[in-house]
Amino acid sequence: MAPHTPIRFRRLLLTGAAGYLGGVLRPRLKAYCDTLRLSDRRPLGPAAPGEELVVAELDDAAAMLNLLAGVDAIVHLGGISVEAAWQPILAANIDGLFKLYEAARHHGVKRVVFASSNHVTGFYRQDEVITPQHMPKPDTLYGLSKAFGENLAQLYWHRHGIQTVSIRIGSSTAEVADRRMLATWLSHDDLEQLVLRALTAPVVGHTVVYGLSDNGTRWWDNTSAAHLGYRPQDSSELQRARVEAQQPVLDPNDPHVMYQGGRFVTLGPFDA
Ligand code: NAI
Ligand code: 15L
Repeated sequence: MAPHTPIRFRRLLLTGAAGYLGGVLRPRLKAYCDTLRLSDRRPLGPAAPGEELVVAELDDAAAMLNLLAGVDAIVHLGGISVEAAWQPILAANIDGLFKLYEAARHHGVKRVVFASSNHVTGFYRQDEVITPQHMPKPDTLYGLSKAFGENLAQLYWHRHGIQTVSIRIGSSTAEVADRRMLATWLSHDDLEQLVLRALTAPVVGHTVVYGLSDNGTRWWDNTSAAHLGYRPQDSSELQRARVEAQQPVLDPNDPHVMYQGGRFVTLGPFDA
């Protein structure tokens, strides 16, 4: 975002703050609020000026009520972020999300940015272009739990007026690591911009958007979410030559290459 952007919250909450993207957004979000409350089940390190640290489990209703007191808006990254067994997914991504929204309702918090995932639609093919209006085709229990999260957000918009932007993040990393990420890459700067737009766009109701940079290879069409004003500044194209030199040409009949979800389409606890 431009440094002069006049965005200021009194207190923002960032969940999943001890995680990978939490570490990316922690210093960046501080610029837009007086107080940044950080939460995770894991230790959060020392508090910097203007930070509040809360160690909490997402599925602990009392802890969530305590966590959301005095908060203006939430950036919710917390939860299981890859395929896993059902119980931890159930606790964090389903029961935990319900407890978070119930606490938001209790405290009158009206804006949530929800870190959803491209794995909600991982079983679309890589030769298809889809929009957020296409029906979910989850590739994992994890993707299924994110589809639930989006539906929960939709319910809390209609029933309780809590506005959410569900960002189906592609692959947000410092650099493009493989050929699939030529389509899925979301740079950290573009992630910051998208989260800020999601926090501050005047009316979002429940908006679903894909989180990707201005990549040359496109599987996801975000036109319907133009009202967010998101204008990605980075593109995976600048890294294409390096990636294609590093990674051999792939077999188009390999399910990991055929489907948008990549290697997630064969992950799972199903054979345990
Ligand atoms: P991460 O796994 O590094 O961070 C998630 C954090 O949530 C961890 O620090 C973990 O301790 C915390 N957490 C897990 N279960 C919890 C519970 N029951 N109670 C409290 N805290 C709990 O994941 P990462 O990569 O930082 O992703 C952040 C969010 O963005 C996740 O929700 C993930 O699903 C989503 N996402 C990330 C993508 C990426 O490219 N990194 C792509 C798509 C979605
Ligand atoms: C995700 O949902 C994961 O959280 C992240 O670790 C990546 O694997 C990403 O999707 C991806 O599809 O690359």
